[in-house]
Amino acid sequence: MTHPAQSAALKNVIVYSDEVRDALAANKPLVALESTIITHGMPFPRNVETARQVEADIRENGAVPATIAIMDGKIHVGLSDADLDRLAQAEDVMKCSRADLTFALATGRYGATTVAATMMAAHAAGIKVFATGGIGGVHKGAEQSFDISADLDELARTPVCVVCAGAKALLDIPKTLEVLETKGVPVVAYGTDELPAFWSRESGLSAPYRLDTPNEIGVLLKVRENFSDHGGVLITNPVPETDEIPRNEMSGFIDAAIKTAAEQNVTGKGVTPFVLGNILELTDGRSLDTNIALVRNNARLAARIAAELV
Ligand code: PSU
Ligand code: MN
Repeated sequence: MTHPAQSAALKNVIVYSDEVRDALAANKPLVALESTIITHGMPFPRNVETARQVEADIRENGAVPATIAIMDGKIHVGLSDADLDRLAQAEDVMKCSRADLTFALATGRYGATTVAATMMAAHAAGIKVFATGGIGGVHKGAEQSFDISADLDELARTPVCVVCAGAKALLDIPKTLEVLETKGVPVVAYGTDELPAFWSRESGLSAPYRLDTPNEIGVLLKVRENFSDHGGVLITNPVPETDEIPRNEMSGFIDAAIKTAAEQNVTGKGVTPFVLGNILELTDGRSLDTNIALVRNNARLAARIAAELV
């Protein structure tokens, strides 16, 4: 698990919004939110509209949202509307995963946190539940490229419950599941036997476990918390039926976007944002509507899970 000294050091560079500080002090339910989805996952202005909407969804479901980003050499946990606006429009925002966090802090640059860096910050802040769209994982062709998201290592080491809509279907989902199992991360599907695949409710794979209520998920998290050496838990929540793009429709778009990325020699941290942007064009914006719907759906579930833990 994340070394306690590391969490303490991170805590020293955290700036809390008043709302988040008060919620922590009063032991209210909190849900962490990442910022890479805002800066690298969606175009302006829908990125900032979505960020606000997701915060409202969390409040409506009885929890306090804590959007996390790096600004002015500090980790900000809880952003003001003005901060969100600045971040959503800023150019040159670093996409910060574990490897990038200290660089962004040291240089005072704007940094958007990925799932991995958001988990680190949430844990240091004392927030146990985090809602996002889709986690990073093992990329297709990883046997050549070695492109495996640091999100998976973070899930193995940092005790935060991550609520997502599955691994993004542009990844190699079977390999992603194998790595999660190797690293000891429980993967639970919410209300379904099938592992969801982000834009689609189905992946063709069974989920390792299924739970049907926030209460059952809360029990799992409390039992896991009693073990001293543990990492995260991954809850996969299928996109609502009315918003999904079925798997057979999606696969053509995904293959085309990955092919274009390869042709244009996009590698490393650029792959996920490029492919998401390309799929947005190929689907005439439909993939963005689905992405927004699934993040909101995850935020609502995360708020209800967080309420079980206080
Ligand atoms: N899910 C989305 N949009 C995103 C991401 C996830 O719907 O932009 C981001 C997350 O921050 C995730 C990151 O941690 O993509 C994974 O990037 P990589 O594959 O480079 O590790
Ligand atoms: Mn990568």
